[in-house]
Amino acid sequence: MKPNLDAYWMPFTANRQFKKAPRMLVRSEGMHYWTDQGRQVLDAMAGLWCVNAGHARPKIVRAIQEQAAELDFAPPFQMAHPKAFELADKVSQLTPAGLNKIFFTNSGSESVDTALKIALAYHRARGEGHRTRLIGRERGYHGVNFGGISVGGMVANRKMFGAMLAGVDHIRHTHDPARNAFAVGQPEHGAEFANDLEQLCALHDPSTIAAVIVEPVAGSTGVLVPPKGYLNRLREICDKHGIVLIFDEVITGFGRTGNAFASQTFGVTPDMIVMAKGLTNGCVPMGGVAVKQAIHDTFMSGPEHLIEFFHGYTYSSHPLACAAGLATLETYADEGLLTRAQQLQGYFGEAVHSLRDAPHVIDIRNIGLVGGIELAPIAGEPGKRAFNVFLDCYDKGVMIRITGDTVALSPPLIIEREHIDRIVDTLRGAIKRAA
Ligand code: PXG
Repeated sequence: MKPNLDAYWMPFTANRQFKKAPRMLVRSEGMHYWTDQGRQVLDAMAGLWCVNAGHARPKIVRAIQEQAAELDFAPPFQMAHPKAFELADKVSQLTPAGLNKIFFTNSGSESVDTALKIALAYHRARGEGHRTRLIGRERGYHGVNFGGISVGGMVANRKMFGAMLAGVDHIRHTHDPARNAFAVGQPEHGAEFANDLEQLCALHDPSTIAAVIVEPVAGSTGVLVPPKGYLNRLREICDKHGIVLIFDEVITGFGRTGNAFASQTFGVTPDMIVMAKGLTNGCVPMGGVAVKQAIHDTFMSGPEHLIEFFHGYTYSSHPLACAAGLATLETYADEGLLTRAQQLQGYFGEAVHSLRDAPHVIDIRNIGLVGGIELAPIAGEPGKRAFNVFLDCYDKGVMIRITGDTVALSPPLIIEREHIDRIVDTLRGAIKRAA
């Protein structure tokens, strides 16, 4: 039976276009989706940057089924269940040394706002309550809650929503096609963009700044890979001025760049890591924040019977999410998925960069198993060319993602070479037809 499409207001979707020609997925397994028309579609996006182990993985499916029957819900405030501790322990073994306290949420957006609140409360708890400013970056995406859009830098996600948080400032993004177009991996030029943070310190005085948040690789805004030395420079400036550095690894976490976290790939350790998506392979909503021991410990003073941090969600560490998370991390470990991108990134990178000669391709960016192919916009119709490419690829059985006029690829980490070939060949055809 066909559902009535009327009532559902779809998120981040061209609702009217969709409802005229719905793209409905009804089943998934491994690298593929199946549509309601029975067509097989190759998933070049890991769902939405989250299904890193591929679809319907048996261990994860079983864990969720069994958990639902055994313990459906346990209140997370003043009560707990064992899997919450087990999962936090397992996650803390994957995060960089020192980031060993894990706070659970239900999404990337909640994790971002949680990290910002931890930063503010941490400074206040140690007598630096004057540090109230939060610094984000142009073209940053940190989810859609008020904290996240305040520090975020995607104009369309901000402009409708008023003044947002007060006292937020932004550094410039690092996208510099004039110097870095078609860079393979990390671009050579642009470490100096990090010096914007020094400028903001000079403008506001560093003693007013609580935290800086950036995505190590900006995903939603079109795959912006950090220039060599850029993240190290940010780290240095934060250290110099006592500013908390937060990496938003919602997309880069769990193997996307060839290590559990991009912090490890780039050799720069922040004070907090924001995660979600791949934490449960996208199967049950869950997010988290990994926090440096010293930040956490600052909260652990005062009478022991009192709550130390007034924050949390009804569904923080939900049993189904914890079960899914544990089975996901086991699947990653069993199959070596968190480092698999290291073996495949050469082949994947070459394949993606082979699109360089396709019409209207103006830049290609890649790192690990992420690729961004930027197309020249159709005059007066920004986003249209990429949207046409997206529809064409879907029609030919490949699901990609677009943002503006950039095509993003972020396939499940179980991908094989023949899938990469198929994705790139399909994309080449679609780009030609969209010319
Ligand atoms: N931070 C980052 C870096 C993200 O990529 C979020 C936070 C928010 O996560 P939740 O779970 O609240 O959605 C994200 C989410 C896209 C796209 O097409 C990416 C996201 C969401 C929707 C679309 O690039 N990432």
